[in-house]
Amino acid sequence: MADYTALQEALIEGDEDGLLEEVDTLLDQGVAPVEIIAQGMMGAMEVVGARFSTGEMFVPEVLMCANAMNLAVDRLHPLLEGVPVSRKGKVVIGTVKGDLHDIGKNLVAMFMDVSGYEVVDLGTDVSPDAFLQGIQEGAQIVAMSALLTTTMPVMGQVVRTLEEQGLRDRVKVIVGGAPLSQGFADEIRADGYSKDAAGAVRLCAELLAGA
Ligand code: B12
Repeated sequence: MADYTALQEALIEGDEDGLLEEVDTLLDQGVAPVEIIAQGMMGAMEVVGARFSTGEMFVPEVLMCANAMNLAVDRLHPLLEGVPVSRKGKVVIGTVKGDLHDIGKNLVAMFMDVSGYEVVDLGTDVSPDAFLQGIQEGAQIVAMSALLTTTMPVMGQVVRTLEEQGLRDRVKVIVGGAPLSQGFADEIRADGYSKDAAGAVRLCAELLAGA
């Protein structure tokens, strides 16, 4: 396995230049971009999460790590598999209202993009109305992310609004984010949940195949 020590140190320090340099070094060594994300950077973000929880790191430092990770992901995105010519389906994705966490959502969007889905990324702090608009514009899948327990209920609100407006059958709803579970997805009557980005792509394929 590749040595991710220097990459992880740079990410934990929020050192953007250092991180991009380490990404390039690993690429030069022939390490696959997806491995750099999954084995290298995700591991470092776990350390950041743990330090944030125990009060060893604070919001500004965590934000620096997040910005560095998003930059590195942007750097790797074009190097992932080529986009197939025919699109498999349209996905509208966003982090729900009140929630600004976007690293996980960006990874899911990127995995879907390189797997052949047309992805409309609404960003963070997305209102139920904005998700609905995306669905009206022909998305077959709505993908919602939440990292805060206080913003998770917005997902249920979106599903209920779809039901009330008679739009529920038109679209598959998938949800994810660290505090979620399959049980929560069932509770709000979402069609699917996945704990990671690769699973999110598998979920889309399964749901559209069964649609
Ligand atoms: C980075 C971070 C921040 C950054 C966010 C920067 C950014 N651009 O995203 C900053 C510093 C801004 C931040 C702010 C805050 N944060 Co914060 N943050 C984190 C941290 C450390 C890491 C999150 C992360 O990026 N993980 C890495 C990614 C890759 O993982 P992920 O998001 O889970 O995504 C994966 C899966 O969940 C899944 N997935 C994600 N989305 C989706 C969607 C679909 C459809 C599917 C299928 C799958 C899927 O796939 C992804 C890839 O595998 C977490 C700790 C943690 N353990 O999660 C706290 C954490 C989420 N934050 C927390 C808190 C409290 C806050 C603040 C309220 C702090 C404050 N006092 O201001 C604010 C809230 C701001 C807001 N309104 O959103 C708490 C939440 C607690 C709770 N019970 O709700 C956590 C858990 C930390 C803690 N232990 O206290 N935070």
